[in-house]
Amino acid sequence: MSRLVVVSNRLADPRKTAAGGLAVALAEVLNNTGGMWFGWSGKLVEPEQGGVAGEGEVHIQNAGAVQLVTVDLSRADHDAYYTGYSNGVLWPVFHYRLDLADFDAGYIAGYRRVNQMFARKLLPLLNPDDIIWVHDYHLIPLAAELRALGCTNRIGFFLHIPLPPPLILAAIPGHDWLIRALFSYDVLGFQSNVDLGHFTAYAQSEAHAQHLGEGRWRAFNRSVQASAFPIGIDVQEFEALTQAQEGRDMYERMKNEYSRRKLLVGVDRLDYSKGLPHRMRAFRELLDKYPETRKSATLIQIASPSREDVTAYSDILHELESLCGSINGDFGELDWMPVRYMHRVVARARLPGLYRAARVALVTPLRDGMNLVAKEFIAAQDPDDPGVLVLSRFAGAAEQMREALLVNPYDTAGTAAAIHLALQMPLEERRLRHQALLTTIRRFDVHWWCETFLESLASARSEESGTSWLRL
Ligand code: GDG
Repeated sequence: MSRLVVVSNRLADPRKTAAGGLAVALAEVLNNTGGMWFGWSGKLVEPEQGGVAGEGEVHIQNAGAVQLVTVDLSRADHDAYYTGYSNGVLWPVFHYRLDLADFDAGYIAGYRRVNQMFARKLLPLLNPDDIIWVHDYHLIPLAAELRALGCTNRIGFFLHIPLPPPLILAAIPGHDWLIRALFSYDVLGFQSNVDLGHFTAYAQSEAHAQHLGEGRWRAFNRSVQASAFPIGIDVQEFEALTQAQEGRDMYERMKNEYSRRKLLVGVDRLDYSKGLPHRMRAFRELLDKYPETRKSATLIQIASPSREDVTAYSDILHELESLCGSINGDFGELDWMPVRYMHRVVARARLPGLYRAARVALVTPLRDGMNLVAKEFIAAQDPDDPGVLVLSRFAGAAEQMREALLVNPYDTAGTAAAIHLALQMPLEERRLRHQALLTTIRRFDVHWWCETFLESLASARSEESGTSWLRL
């Protein structure tokens, strides 16, 4: 069995359960193959500490059978590659937010420089038959940079966030460079068929790619296999967490605290893609339009801090705080506050208890690659008395989770009506919907995702030797 090398911007220590499903699933395969996980160490080196653009110290440590290899970033590299290009250009555009993208700051040079550095540091550590799996938008050009240094290993890429339609992508100066870079991979994985469709539409219209059949595309003298691999969660691990002491304690506490009310829950990174202000406006509309929900419904919204050095994130924080404050100010009573909002990270072991105590989960992003909270909520429910998932049609998860109450988060009245329906849904219907959703998330769990991607990569036809590798 070939060794697996995973490359992602950040690593999680696979020995810690707090790392979550993705890390657990990757750790399993990495362990089985004695693999390596490569990425940024999280350490920033300031100029006065000797930080130089395009350079970074490499650290190697062992976590059981897995080697963790990390590289430090200089301040200049971090600001251009991570904050600037990845999160200031690619993240907003890929989530259809051209208005929030900063195209003019010239971050692309730093993005490329860090990808070149990662390629330079990784190459000497590779064995000829290693299989390399690169994750996410920070590292789109990594395969091309590795190829430029002579790497002929199989390399796959999975995009965790959405891919927008060609006309939106085309707003990025250098979009053709980015998509050309994707053709240096052997396999491309997207979250949904919608994203896959956007890739193939771009490949045909802008890159004049030729379809070789069964998802294989040829352009730039390379061919690539492109498919949808919707990511899942580790359902078993999450169920175990639900039954563990901390999960049960949290459930009991929530049930007691809210025994006279129906609990709604939202758990999100505080990110403009998650549609939190829209959600608050819909909740306000619910209280306004359906007075019986006053005093009987409480929304707990966890918005965990994220990328706070990007301006758009502090704007969303202020907007959300003001919306929550005005709902509580206008509707709150001495013995009832409609919204409990927390801008804090909640321990992972407590999330299942919170989900299980909730009658309704609000997962209403404006755009989302998949959204794992939707799946975690379903996994945590009591099948005999389950809660209802209100899910945005713009989350990748909506393609699989058709039995949720699907909403358009831009439609405030429609979303409020769906939340109202969810709060009143009879037990029998809740059970049926939950059963169907549970079957789906069990079948397409994170292990399925890992295995099917890696099978596809293992069986991808490699290019004949002597192919001139794509130069960026
Ligand atoms: C990207 C894509 C795609 C959230 N708050 C807390 C907390 N969380 C955990 C949740 C869940 C995870 O973070 C968030 O999952 P999402 O799916 O919403 O992911 P993103 O961070 O946006 O990540 C997304 C995902 O990649 C995987 O491919 O689904 O579309 O954007 O697991 O539970 N966990 C803890 N405390 C919190 O306060 N412990």
